Amino acid sequence: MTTLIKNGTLITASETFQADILIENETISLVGKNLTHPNAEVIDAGGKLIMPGGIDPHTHFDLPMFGTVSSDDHYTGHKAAAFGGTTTVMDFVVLEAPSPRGRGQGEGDFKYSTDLWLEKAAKAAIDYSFHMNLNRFDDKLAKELPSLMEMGIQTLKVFTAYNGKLRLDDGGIFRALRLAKENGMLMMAHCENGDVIEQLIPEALAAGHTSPEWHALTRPGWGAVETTLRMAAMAEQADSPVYIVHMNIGGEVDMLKYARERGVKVMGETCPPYLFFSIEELRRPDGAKWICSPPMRSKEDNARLWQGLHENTLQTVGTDHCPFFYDGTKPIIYEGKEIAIPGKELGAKDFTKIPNGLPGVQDRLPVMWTHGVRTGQITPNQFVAYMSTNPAKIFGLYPRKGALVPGADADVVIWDPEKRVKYGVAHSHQRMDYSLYEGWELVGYPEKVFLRGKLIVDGEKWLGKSGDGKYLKRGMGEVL
Ligand code: DUC
Ligand code: ZN
Ligand code: ZN
Repeated sequence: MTTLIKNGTLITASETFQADILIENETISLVGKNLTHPNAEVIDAGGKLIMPGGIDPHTHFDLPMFGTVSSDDHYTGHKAAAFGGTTTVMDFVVLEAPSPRGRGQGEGDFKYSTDLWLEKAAKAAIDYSFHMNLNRFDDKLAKELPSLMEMGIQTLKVFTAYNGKLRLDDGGIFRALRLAKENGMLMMAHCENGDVIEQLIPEALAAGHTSPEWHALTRPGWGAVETTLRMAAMAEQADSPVYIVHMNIGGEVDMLKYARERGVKVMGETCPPYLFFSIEELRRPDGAKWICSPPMRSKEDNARLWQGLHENTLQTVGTDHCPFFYDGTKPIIYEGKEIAIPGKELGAKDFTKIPNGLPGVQDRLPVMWTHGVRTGQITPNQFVAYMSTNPAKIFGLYPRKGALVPGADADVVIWDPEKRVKYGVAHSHQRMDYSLYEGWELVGYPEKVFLRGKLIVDGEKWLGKSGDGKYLKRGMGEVL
C-alpha cells in the first residue's frame, strides 16, 4: 500500500515546514517537496497539519480494581485513542502474587505477569508496550530483572503510597533504582505519602466525612511535593533516572525544576485533568466522576502545571486513562451491544469505595490543542514533543515512533486545525457513560489517522480492527 500525503504542514517537536510524505507499506519512505509516485493514493492535506501519531505513555486498560474493572479494554481503549490521534499506548502490567495458578516450572513472576497482560492485549487495535508495576521487590525479583529487558519492558513503576498493597519502602526503591541503572532501565514513580494518607482516611470516616471531596482532603498535596523531591534525591544518590508520573500540583513542578537545575536525572509527566480541574469538581453532586489518585488540587496548581509545560520543566503529557462508569447499573450501547460495568456508584456512601481513575485516552490531544496551543500556553512543536516525540525518546521507541522521518513507522495524523467539535460522551469512543469535557467547544481535531501506513480513522469512520496493534519491545530510552 502506497500513500502520498501532499501539501500539508508538518509539525515536529522542533520544526514546522511544508512538505509531502510518501508512505510505502508500513513506513515513511520520503519526506520532501513536490513528491510524486506512479501508484500512490494521493491525499491532499492542504490547510491541514501533519503530526506523528500520539504516544500515550500511561494507560490502564482492563485493570481489575475496587472489585470491578476499568471499562475500556485493549480494543475499546485503543479505538478511542485512535479517534483522538493516538497510535501507541503504554499500559502497566500488574505484578501477580507469587505462586499463582498454573505457573510453568521455572517461569519467573515477571514473565508470568507479562504473558497474562499479552493475552489480554491480543485484541489490540493500535501499537502498544508495557511498563511493569514493581509492587513488591525481593532477591528473586532482583535476579529476574534482566528478563524484563529481554521482554522489551525497560520501565518499573514504584509507589510511595498504598501501604500494604503496592508501596515499596525507601530501601526497596533505592535498591531497585540501583539495579535499574545496572540493567539500563528507567524507574517511574507514583508520588504520595502513604503513611499520612493511612492516618487521615480512618479519621475522616470516623468523623462521618464520606463525600468525594474527602478523597482529596485525605491525600494532601504536600505528600506529593515531598515525595517528588524524595524520589529526585534518590535518583541523584543512585545515579539512576526517575520519571514522576501524573504530576498534579504546582509544588511538584517546583521540585522537579529545583532538581533538574542541579543536573538530577528526573523527568515529569502530567495529565490533562490536573491542568483543568480542581477540588471544586469533587464538591459537585457528581463529584465522583473526578475521583482519581493523586486527586485534583487547586486552580493555582492548574496554572503552575501549565507554566511547567510552557517552560519545558515537564517532559510529557499522558492520560492515566483508567475509566469507570459513573453509574454502572445503567447499560450503555457500545458497538451495538449493551454494556454495564460496576463503577463509581460502588462508593455512593463512602469515598474510599469509589473506583479511582478517569477516562481520557481519546481526549488528550484535542483538549490540549484547544486549551494549550490555541491559547498560546504551548507551541505546536511543544505539543508534538509532549504528546509523541518525548515519550518515544524517554521510553526507547525513537525514531521508529514519534518522528516524521524516512524509516519511521508511518503513524501519521492529519490534523484539521479549524475543525469545531462540541465534545462529550456522545462524540467519544471511550467505553464510558460520561466525559470530563462534556459540552466543551473544541477547535482542532484529527481528520485522518494512519497506523503503520494503514488508514484506521477517517473522520467519523472506524477502519481499524482488533488484532491490528503490535506489541512493541522497547530498548533503552533517553533522559530528557
Ligand atoms: N491512579 C488512579 O486513579 N487509577 C489507577 C492508577 C492510579 O495511579
Ligand atoms: Zn499512579
Ligand atoms: Zn496510573
